[in-house]
Amino acid sequence: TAEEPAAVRMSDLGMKMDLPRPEMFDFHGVTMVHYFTDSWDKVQNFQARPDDILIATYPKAGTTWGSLILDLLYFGKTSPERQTSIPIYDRVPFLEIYIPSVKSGIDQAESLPTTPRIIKTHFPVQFVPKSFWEQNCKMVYVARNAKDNMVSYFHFDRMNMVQPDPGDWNSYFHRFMEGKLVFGSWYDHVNNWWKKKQTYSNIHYMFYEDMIEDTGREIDKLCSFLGLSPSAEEKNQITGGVQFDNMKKNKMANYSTIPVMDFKISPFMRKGKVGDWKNHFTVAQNEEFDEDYKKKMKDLTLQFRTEI
Ligand code: PPS
Repeated sequence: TAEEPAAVRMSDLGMKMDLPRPEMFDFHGVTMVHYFTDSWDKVQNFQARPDDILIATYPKAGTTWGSLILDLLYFGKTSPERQTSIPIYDRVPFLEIYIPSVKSGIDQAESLPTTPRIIKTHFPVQFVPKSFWEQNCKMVYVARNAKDNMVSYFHFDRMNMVQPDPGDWNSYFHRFMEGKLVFGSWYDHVNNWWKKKQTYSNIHYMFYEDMIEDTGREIDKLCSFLGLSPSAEEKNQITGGVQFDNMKKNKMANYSTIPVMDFKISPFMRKGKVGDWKNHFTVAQNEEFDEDYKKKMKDLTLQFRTEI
């Protein structure tokens, strides 16, 4: 019998992968695709360590931005070579990803040599493996306003072959409101993580819009949550390095080395703005959206800005 090809890191493939676009299905009440459920048992049994840091987001809310900030805060000074040699998706593995012939997120996380290990997830809060809670791990949640989040996700689904085909904008817009996109409902995601923060104090809840408004201020808040005190010089360097234009140019942060995305359709670092939804939503869609939003977002302590 033919042996399974050895699993390699995405970044080592060095060629485009031709993967079939997956179908969505209901998984424990959440819309998912098999690339993020195939290693479910292993993921659920993952042994977190007390100093692991989980960065959690609904897709396209600022995961990569938050990941790079964390990586720089912990390792920017001690291992500068990381920044120029290891893509961000290998430095901060994606816990639940499982693509045949590629090293799974779980295997990558388990073999991370760093302390702390910084691990990314898009799971809704109820899917997070229990050891993270038992170990009282620090978690950084980044949330982005629904309208820009939807637009960013639409363009991502157009260019990423491990995502289902998004179809046309109007149908995508309705599927977003119905919570029928991969990783489920944006509304449930942001609300349930927000609720969890009330009982689990080791969650730092950040907003993409705040990061755009004042990246330095948000890095300061993050540092006080993490108990870090970088020098002013180090902080300035990090703040500069994670500005959109710099990340877009940075091959180790802009996903240009990943084999499943087609940047000719849309780049990963697309616009990086608050308010791009205005270029996509029609007036009628905006009214329909706002009406529905009020019904779904009952917790008025959770407020998003759709412009700044
Ligand atoms: S993913 O695939 O879920 O991990 O994507 P994620 O990183 O969460 O989100 C990608 C969007 O974040 C934007 N981005 C940034 N915006 C501003 N500043 C910085 N530094 C930055 N880095 C990434 C990226 O451009 C995507 O948003 P859109 O609106 O599509 O441009």
